Amino acid sequence: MKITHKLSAGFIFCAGLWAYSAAVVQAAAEVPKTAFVHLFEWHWSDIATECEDFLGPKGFAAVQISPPQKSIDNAAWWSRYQPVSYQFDSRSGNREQFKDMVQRCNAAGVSIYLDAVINHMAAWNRSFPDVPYSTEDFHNCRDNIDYSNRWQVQNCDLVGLNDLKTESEYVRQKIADYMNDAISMGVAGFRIDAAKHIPATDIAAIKSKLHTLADGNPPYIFQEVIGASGEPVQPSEYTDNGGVTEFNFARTIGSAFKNGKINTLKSLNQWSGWLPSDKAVVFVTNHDDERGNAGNELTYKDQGNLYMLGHVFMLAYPYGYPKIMSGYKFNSSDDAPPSAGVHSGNACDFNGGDWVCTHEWRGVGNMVAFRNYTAAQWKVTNWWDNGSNQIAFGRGGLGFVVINRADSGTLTHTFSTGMPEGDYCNIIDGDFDSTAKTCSGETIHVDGQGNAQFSVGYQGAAAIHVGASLGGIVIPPVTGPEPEKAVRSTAMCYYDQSAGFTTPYLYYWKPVPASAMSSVAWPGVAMEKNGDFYCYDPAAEVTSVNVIFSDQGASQTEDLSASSGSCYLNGAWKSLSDCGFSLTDEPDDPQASENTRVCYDNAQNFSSPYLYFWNVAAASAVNTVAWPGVAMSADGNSYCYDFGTELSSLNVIFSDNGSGQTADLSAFSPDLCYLNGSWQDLSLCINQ
Ligand code: ARE
Repeated sequence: MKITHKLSAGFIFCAGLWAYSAAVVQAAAEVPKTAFVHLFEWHWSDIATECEDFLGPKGFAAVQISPPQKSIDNAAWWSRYQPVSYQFDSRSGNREQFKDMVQRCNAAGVSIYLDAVINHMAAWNRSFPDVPYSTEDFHNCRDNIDYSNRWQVQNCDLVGLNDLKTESEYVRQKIADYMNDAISMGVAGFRIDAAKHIPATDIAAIKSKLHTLADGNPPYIFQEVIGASGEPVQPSEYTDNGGVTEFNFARTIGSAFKNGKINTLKSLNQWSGWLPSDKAVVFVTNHDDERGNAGNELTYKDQGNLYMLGHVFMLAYPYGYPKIMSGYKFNSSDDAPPSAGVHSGNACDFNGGDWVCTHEWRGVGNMVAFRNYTAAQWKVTNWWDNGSNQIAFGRGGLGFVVINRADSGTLTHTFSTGMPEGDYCNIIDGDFDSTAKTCSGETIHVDGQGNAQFSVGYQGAAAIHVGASLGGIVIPPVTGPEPEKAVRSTAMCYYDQSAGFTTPYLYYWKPVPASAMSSVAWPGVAMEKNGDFYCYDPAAEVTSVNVIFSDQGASQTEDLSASSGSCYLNGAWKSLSDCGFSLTDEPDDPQASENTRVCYDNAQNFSSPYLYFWNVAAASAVNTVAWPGVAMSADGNSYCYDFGTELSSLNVIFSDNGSGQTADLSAFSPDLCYLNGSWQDLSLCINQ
């Protein structure tokens, strides 16, 4: 199961994970892949070897490669960002070597993401006969870009680079041909370089021309859009196309690790103004920033162990799709890469070579498995901090991490980890051998109450997870979202762990048949909680309808196509039974057929109780009413109104013939009795 396509579909792990057992945990194929590496300026043949020897076994999802097309002839790394043709011919290797790399990495379970430089061509005259592009394929503005001017950002030359006319059909097709050529060789995803300088609609048009991958999924796309407050072009404009870089993450954790207190990072996945987790590509630094644009970002040049700790935090924390920067050592920002690769004459820094190899640092490489094995619990649990630079947190019983960023002193503490009892490998200190179930470093014992003592030196970390447990302990099954009660075959249900909506609403339009669902205003109808899910039952067969799920109008999904009797689970449509629902045959159920009334205990002692209603889902159509609606009749101790048709759900307001009204209320059958301020089973009102 590769992460690539799940991300583009909206979420990052497979439902198959929901019910894994101890035995299945051994099979890496069942665990999602949730992090990737940028092997900056690496040779294709070195990347192929790295996929086979390291990235595949460690559970990396993908490699971002340097731009593979022919570019200007210049030793500096940035020459790769000046294309002169779309031929696969660069100092990383030729077309045959490229193809071989993609095949070998795919065979090792590692996808290739191509860095697509499609905003511009090289900064020379406007003739690129090999594509071919000529003057009319470029914009005419050669001014320096004023970033406060949208038009300039998207129409003028970025640092003098010839800006392609991406609104032109011809240019779009040439770009798509290049990307499709890569897809035909097995490439699974693309970084869109300088995406801020291409209107999001142009990227969408290019994307629509792309072929699907061999497995039938669309390629994954993430777009480089550097968020800057006050600028007119913002990252959020690009989320409909796929992933987008979230620079706030690198800046925020960098400044907390360098100058602040890392306990402030506790809830950063809930900070407003950031991209939603399933769209955000996050990193500790990138190839531009480590060369000087970094501001507060952590880089390999930082003293001590902070760069490593930044990666431990990123890989443990449930936000975004992490990318690990792995380049080469440099003195000046223009320095060319080493001519020989890690596996072809040179070596990693820790082996005396010139390549940094961040991804191979034990605490970084092993944390990829931590992220993969904890993906099913996409939340921070068991948080602890000392009010300053020592933090610890769990991932819903699947993993636990301790970070001591203090500059002196060992952190020795017994933590409540929430993890099952057993002995675990501290994967920052040692490697776990999954066959022998042994650890080459420290082991941590979690007792029957889930407590474990850790001793972590300053600027150090420790981490344990269920994928690296010794002695064959039983790992509790990870339970997925569970329904609480059966639904009718017409229901539509929703659950998305990463979206984290507190009040899910369903907005819909264009139902077929049109009579099946009455029209609603944004954000639509409140969904009824059903265990971990939220459901809405139109009480009629709907063969197709457009829907948007939202957090009561706040964050929302994209436009989706649905039908009744379906379930939207972590970004993918399933059947109700695949989401674990059992179905009721309510239309034939004599008990259910009585659910035609809405009743009210009249706790407010209205002299003339009225019922106003809207968004009614019922077996047959219900006419709309004008405020204050219809008078209710006394029925035992309650007041009721009988709709004469079986109700599924509706919004109501009770009032005293228009005054003293209740709040907007949402009722779901059979809880149609408003008693003591909450909705109860209808029988409770009727039988009083
Ligand atoms: C090189 C020379 C230039 C010369 C040019 C043309 O360095 O002096 O004028 O060639 O001859 C990389 C290098 C550039 C290099 C270029 C082409 O970084 O120095 O130029 O390759 O060889 C903006 C963009 C963002 C972009 C950054 C660098 O919005 O997309 O600038 N990042 C990507 C890549 C880069 C790459 C390119 C784009 C070009 O990651 O590696 O450039 O393909 C504010 C704004 C940001 C802005 C930032 C910096 O923060 O909000 O949007 O980023 O300032 O200007």
